[in-house]
This record gives sequence, C-alpha cells and structure tokens, in this order.
Amino acid sequence: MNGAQALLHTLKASAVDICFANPGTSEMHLVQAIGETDGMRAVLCLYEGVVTGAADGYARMSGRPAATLLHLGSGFSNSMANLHNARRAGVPLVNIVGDHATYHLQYDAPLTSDLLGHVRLPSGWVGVASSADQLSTLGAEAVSQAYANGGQISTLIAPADCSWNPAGTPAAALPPATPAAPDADSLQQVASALGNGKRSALLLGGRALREQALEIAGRIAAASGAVLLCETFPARLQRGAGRVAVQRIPYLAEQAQAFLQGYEQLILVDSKAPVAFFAYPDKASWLAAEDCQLLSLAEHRHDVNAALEGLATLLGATSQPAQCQPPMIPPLKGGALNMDSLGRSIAALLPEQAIISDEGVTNSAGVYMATQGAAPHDWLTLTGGAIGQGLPVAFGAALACPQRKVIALQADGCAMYTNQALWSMVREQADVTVVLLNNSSYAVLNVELARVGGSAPNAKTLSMLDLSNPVIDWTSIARGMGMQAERATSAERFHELFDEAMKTPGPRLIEAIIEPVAT
Ligand SMILES: Cc1ncc(C[n+]2csc(CCOP(=O)(O)OP(=O)(O)O)c2C)c(N)n1
Ligand SMILES: [Mg+2]
Repeated sequence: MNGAQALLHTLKASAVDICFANPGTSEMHLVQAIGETDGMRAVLCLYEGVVTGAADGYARMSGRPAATLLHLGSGFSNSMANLHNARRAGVPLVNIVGDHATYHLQYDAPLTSDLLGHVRLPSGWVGVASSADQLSTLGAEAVSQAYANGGQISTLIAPADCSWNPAGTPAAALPPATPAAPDADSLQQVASALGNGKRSALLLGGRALREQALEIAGRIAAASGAVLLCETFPARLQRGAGRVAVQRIPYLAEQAQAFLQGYEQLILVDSKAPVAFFAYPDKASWLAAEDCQLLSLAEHRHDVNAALEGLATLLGATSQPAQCQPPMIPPLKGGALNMDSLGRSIAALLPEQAIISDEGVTNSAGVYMATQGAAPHDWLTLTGGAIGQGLPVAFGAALACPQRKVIALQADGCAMYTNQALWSMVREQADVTVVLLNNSSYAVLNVELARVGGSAPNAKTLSMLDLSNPVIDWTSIARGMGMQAERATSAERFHELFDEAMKTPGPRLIEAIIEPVAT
C-alpha cells in the first residue's frame, strides 16, 4: 500500500465517500487510489471553483464533509472564491491538495508557489504531510477537524512522494470534533434580558435556521414576545408552509437600518452583528439602532439547538411556536417574464422538500417572497458574496440529496464564473433545474453605481456593467455541454417549461429572458 492508498482508506473509514476533483500530475497517485477505492465517488469538475462550491453545497445538505482534490497552488487559488463562501457558510470540508515531491521543491519548477500561504487563507486547519505514513494520519485529523468550530475547512497538503512511497497500516478514523456546550451564563443573561420589557429580536443564522432550531425559536418567541430575524445571507434556511417563519434582514444598508430601528435588544444565535455589506459615502456601516444592546446566545462553534433548548427551558417556553407559516401560494401572473411572474410559477409548482440555490441577485427577492408559504423547502444563499457559487452549490446539494429536486435560481453574470458546473450536472445526471435569469446585465452593479454617488456615469463606465454586446446565448451554452435547454420570454412559457421540469427528473436549463430591474 502506498501513501495515497492509505489516505483513501482512512478517508473512507472517516465517512468521507465523495471527492470532487480537478487533478494534475502531482495528484496522479491519488487519482489512482480514488479509482481503486470502492465506495468513494469520484466527481470530475472542470474548474476548481466548481470543485469547492460543490463540496460546500454537499456539506450544507448532508452535514458531512466532501473531499476535494486540487492541483498545487494554482489549482487551489482558482478554488478560493468558493472556499471563501464555504468558510462563511461554516461547513465542514476537506481539501486534499497535491504538491511537488518534497525533494523537488528546492528546484523551483514552474508550478512551485507559496502553497502554504495560499491554503492558510480560508482554512481552519492545515496539515502538511512529510511522509507516506503521515498522509493518512493527517487525513484522519483533517476530517475530524473539519467538524471543529461548528464546521470549517481542513486542508491537507499531499506532496507527490508521500503519495507514491510505501505506507504501513492506514490511520484509523478519529471521532469528529464536537460542538461546544452552550455557555450557561449567556443563557441566563439572555433569559433575563428577554424579561426586561425591551423590544427584542433573536437574530438567527447558521444552524439556527434549520427546522428543529426554528421550532424552538418559535416557542421562545411565543413565550417572550421576541421577534425572529434571519441573517441576510443564510447558508441554509428551512422555510415554507408549516415551518416557523423568520424575517430576513434586507441587503440594502439603509433598508436594513430602518428595519432594525425598533429593536432595543438583539440576541445573536449563530449569527454576527448586522453590518452593511459595503461602506457607502454618508451611509451607516453598523446597522443596529444606536442604543441597541447586543447579546450572544450561541456562536457557530456551539451546540446551537442545545443553547436554544436551554433558553426555552429557562423561559418555560413549552407552548406552540409563534410565527408558524400558513400555506400560501400567490396567484399566477401572465404576460411579462420578471421576478414577480417567475416567483409565482415557482411557488405554485415547487415540489415538497425542494432545494433552492439562490444566486439570483436582483431577481432573488421576488421569488423569495412568492415562495414564503410554498411547500417546505431549503433556501441556500451566497454566504460570502463571492459570485460564482450558485451552480456549484446546486450541483453539490443534488448529489447530497438525490431524492430531492434542486432549483438553481441563477443570475447570468454570476453563472459565467462557474458555468462548467453544467457539464458536471449532466455527467452525474444531477436532478437540477437551472433557472437562468438572463438580463444581459450586471444589473446590481448599475444599482450600486448609483448608490455610491460620484459623477454621472458615461457610456464607457456603463459598458463595464453591460453584458448585451454580445448577448450570451445560455440555451446554446447548456446544450453545448449536453444539457437539455429551452428559452422562455413570457410568463406562460416559463410556467409550462418549469412545470415539465418539476415533473421530470434530470438536469435541464430554462433560460428566462428578463429585463434588468432596478432594486
Ligand atoms: C468574485 C466576485 N467578483 C466580482 C464581484 C462583483 N459583483 C457583484 S454582483 C456582480 C454581477 C452580478 O450580475 P448578475 O449575476 O448578472 O446579476 P444581476 O445583477 O444582473 O441580477 C459582480 C460582478 C463579486 N461579488 N464577487
Ligand atoms: Mg444579470
């Protein structure tokens, strides 16, 4: 057995059974070992941003880390935007990054770079193997550490000679790192704060947005009168009819500030204090009211459900949850295809337990609102603002949940960053319906341009935010990668195509031609 085979053995023993890969020469022994390891699914992705975005989507839905296989510093750095999003999502993920053989590094061959420098940026844990035996020992640690702090990125650097040299017995799996117990003092503090008569909200994020946590939060709301808020970009929000509903903080800073004005106390539950996504001249960065007190019930590293349950016990919150969402499907709208008509169709046709990967940018809000009372579903958003996440996350989510329909609500500009995901969806026959929102524009940047102030934009400036010259033909792009694709220019045609997509398993794309909207 060589080091690579030992590592794969250990990964499998550690319940890592899927590897999203884009390998090169330094990973060839790992590729061979993956090939030889029964029960390890190998998923080729044609760009590293797809690799890590898919691993993120997989982890959001399964709660387990996928492995990635990446090619030295260049491959790793290609994957970084989606690793950034995955870090913000707080998911477990295990990167295996090949490197030159230990003795080869001294020669500074062309692909040599500051690999350690690269991998440290998004990783919560880093291991560098120096022998074949160490590769599997570190592999076990990498998986265990991926579960630490509520979910983080582990990166294992695998020099080629550590992969090909003989290894002894593979390392045994280590128990996954466990979440920290809730802090008793914080629970007491929050319990008494909720009794002081001030206008309070629980700001829920991370795992506090899963169904079970929401049910407890709903009971706390019923007992205390606190309002339930949701962070602006949740990794995975379980919503829809019958679930405890939350009010999501708006994206635009001034709207968010107005939204938060009335709250004298914000209780953070696996979330961060609300701040503006960007600074703007003369606009606030800190969004809570000036005199608002912030308290923390639990951080991402904590057992969030236990913290909520502990608080519920202190408050005697045993009655029915407040803010339970009744079923509600808004009527269809014909004619123009826009986020309103599109959202109504999606709400009406959404199957039970669908997963929506939302990178719809200016066209998200309408669909989000329309689906509030639709069949129960999971809503995954762009956690770190680094675009090009939507398609890969949808793909990874589909592989994690093969029985569930996945919908990628996908803006055109963002889609161009990682459009290679379409090819992998076809190859793996992932049950993803891509709703490609083609407005031939970086519409949101036109909005941002107006918001940052400054001089009136000229034609050259506006051309940097315009995708209409040439217009991108998404139906052809998808077909070119073997994906069934159709184009809709009216609400009626979209409804027809989406209806068919919901009834038929398998990957497909619906190109929705829409006008750019001003938000
Ligand atoms: C990695 C990365 N590069 C660039 C940006 C800046 N950016 C934010 S939104 C956007 C364009 C979005 O356009 P599109 O996906 O077409 O959505 P629309 O605004 O048209 O709805 C860009 C380039 C970013 N957020 N992340
Ligand atoms: Mg666009």
